[in-house]
Amino acid sequence: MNILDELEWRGAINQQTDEEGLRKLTTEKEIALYCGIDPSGDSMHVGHLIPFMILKRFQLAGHKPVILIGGGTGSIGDPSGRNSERVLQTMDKIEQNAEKLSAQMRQLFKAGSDQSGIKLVNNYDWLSGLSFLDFLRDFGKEFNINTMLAKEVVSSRLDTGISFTEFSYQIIQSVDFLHLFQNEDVQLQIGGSDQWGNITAGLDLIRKKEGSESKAFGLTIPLLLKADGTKFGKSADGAIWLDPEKTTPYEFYQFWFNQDDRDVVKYMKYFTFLSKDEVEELAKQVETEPHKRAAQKALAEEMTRFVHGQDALNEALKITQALFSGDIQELTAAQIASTFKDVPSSEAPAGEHNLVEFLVDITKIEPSRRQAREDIKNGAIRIKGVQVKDVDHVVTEDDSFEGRYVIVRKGKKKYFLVHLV
Ligand code: 485
Repeated sequence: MNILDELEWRGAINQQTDEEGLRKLTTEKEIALYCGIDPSGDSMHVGHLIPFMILKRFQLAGHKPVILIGGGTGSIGDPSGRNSERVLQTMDKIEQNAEKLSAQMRQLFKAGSDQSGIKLVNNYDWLSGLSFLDFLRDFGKEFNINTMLAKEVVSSRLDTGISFTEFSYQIIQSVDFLHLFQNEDVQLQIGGSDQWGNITAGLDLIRKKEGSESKAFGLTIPLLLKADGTKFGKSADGAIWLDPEKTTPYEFYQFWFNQDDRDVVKYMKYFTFLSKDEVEELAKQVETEPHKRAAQKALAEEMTRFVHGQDALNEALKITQALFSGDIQELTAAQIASTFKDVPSSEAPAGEHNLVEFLVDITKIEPSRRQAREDIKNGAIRIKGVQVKDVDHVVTEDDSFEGRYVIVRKGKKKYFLVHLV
């Protein structure tokens, strides 16, 4: 199967500059292709992953992917898909972010500068040395202002205004494509649908500089929309990051596990390396036994393993299982801290506490001593996952996780964390 057939089956193609030409080229030979990302933040989020998973698919089909980190373009800021001017970031910050993104890419794709994995480049290396006069003489001269103005990115900003800096962005991304075409034999650029204007600008530049018969192509990937109309990749508290410090592997796992039945098959196609047969089998199970959530489980496992590795996946599964069964005793203090970081919490001095006072005064999980005693007697209160029915119970270090945290549960679901200090 040609790689383009696979991408089509996965629903991953939005626009192509020359479908027939690219199909012919990718059937005849192994090509080099690239996708760029600007270091405007210090981590990718799940939305960024899609084009890079597609690079990986090209690699699995024998082609040669290049990941471009935009240390140069990031210092300008892409106006695509935005309706207001960006605030410039300091060069130091951009360099730090570029370092972090590169590390993330290397880990995900085993990318290095050698040819074994995916190749990683930074456009700061060739853009930073370009003088203003050379830029205008060698490249600016090839760009027609009317064509630039007609691009959606620019035309949509003419009312509110766009600086010369952001207006010029499409030229520097085009310089990248030309540079990679000349130096790395890159013949294809891919990106999200908002990158269409930049990609086609680059193709125009290549044709002007290298001749109208130059074999270079562009392909964009559709924007992901959820069945309920909300934006993909956002949880209630913001983006789902790949950095485990920002989104723990457990939260990451839960994000995928909680996807809607209406979205899960689409996401398996888009994101995972599961085969067509495997996806179709799981799709059948979504139809016949949706309550088992087999597809969500497969999606969550594939993605957590791909991004965080097998050990982190095991840990996420362990926490998931512990919370599901209520058996949290075996979790470590560190796991408790990350799992329960969003439940209501308070601090209490280490030492012994009468349970009733603990529930009323420290956690405020009970409104009164009378209510606290009643709930304890009824078996509604659990400490460290264990039901406590004795109203005279004293909370000691034994009830805590490594002397640091006490987890109280009231009823089926209501958790409370006490940090012992
Ligand atoms: O030569 C290039 C230099 C920079 C870029 C691409 C090629 C980055 C690009 N201009 C950009 O802004 N990309 C976005 C980013 O960096 O966050 C997003 C796109 C999205 C998808 C993703 O990068 O908005 O559609 O392509 C990987």
